[in-house]
Amino acid sequence: MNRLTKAAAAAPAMSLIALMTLAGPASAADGSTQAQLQALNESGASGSAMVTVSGNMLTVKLASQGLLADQPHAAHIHFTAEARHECPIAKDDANGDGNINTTEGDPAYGEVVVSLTKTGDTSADSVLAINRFDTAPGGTINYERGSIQVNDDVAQAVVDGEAVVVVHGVDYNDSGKYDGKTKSDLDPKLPTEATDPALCGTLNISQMGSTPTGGAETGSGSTTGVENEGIIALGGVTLLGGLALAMRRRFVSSNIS
Ligand SMILES: [Cu+2]
Repeated sequence: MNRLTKAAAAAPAMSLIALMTLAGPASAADGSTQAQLQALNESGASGSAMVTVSGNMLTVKLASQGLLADQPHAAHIHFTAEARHECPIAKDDANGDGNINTTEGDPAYGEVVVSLTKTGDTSADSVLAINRFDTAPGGTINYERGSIQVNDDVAQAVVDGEAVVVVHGVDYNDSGKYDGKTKSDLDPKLPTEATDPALCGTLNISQMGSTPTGGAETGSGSTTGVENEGIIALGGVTLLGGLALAMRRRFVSSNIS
């Protein structure tokens, strides 16, 4: 009798431990990050991005404006452990031509780990899958895609604020298309305009991540707009740098709401 009682009491405890062990690795890479996208190569563009991580799945939202209209804009998440986890600066212009091409940005943002295509493959294999990237009608991108599968390292890098969002495609000569003599460092069949980075932002730890979004997921125009403004505003705070400042803002905004 006594033995049976002991066994019955022990069973739930055992399964709880088993569950916690199973859940451990997945929850280690859960979180939400966002980036204020800054113009590179004087593209005149701006924007914001938000990446939510759930285990090995990413959901990416990207909004931008001021890009060369109606031309494909390759967009990626970049990460390499050895990179600086930031956007390139003037001294990254290795060949001194005044522009940062994609390769020159590698020491800052690392290599392509996710291709933000609209359909199909999202791996680095699709780095220049021009037909599957957003073409920025009117210069604007409103991109959202879920269930983007990544490996453990990439999921962790995003959660840790070490991944960088880059949108490519710059119209240096204002011709309204990708042209010019200089060839792309990624593909000599393309002009460098087609692949040079136009927007860049490091994905920082999100202030909105754990906040229930409520109606924001219903897809209505008004709530989407409000959410984007929130991302932009919070991205600005992140840009100012202080995690402490960001945390303070989170405290204030959660009090308001
Ligand atoms: Cu890229």
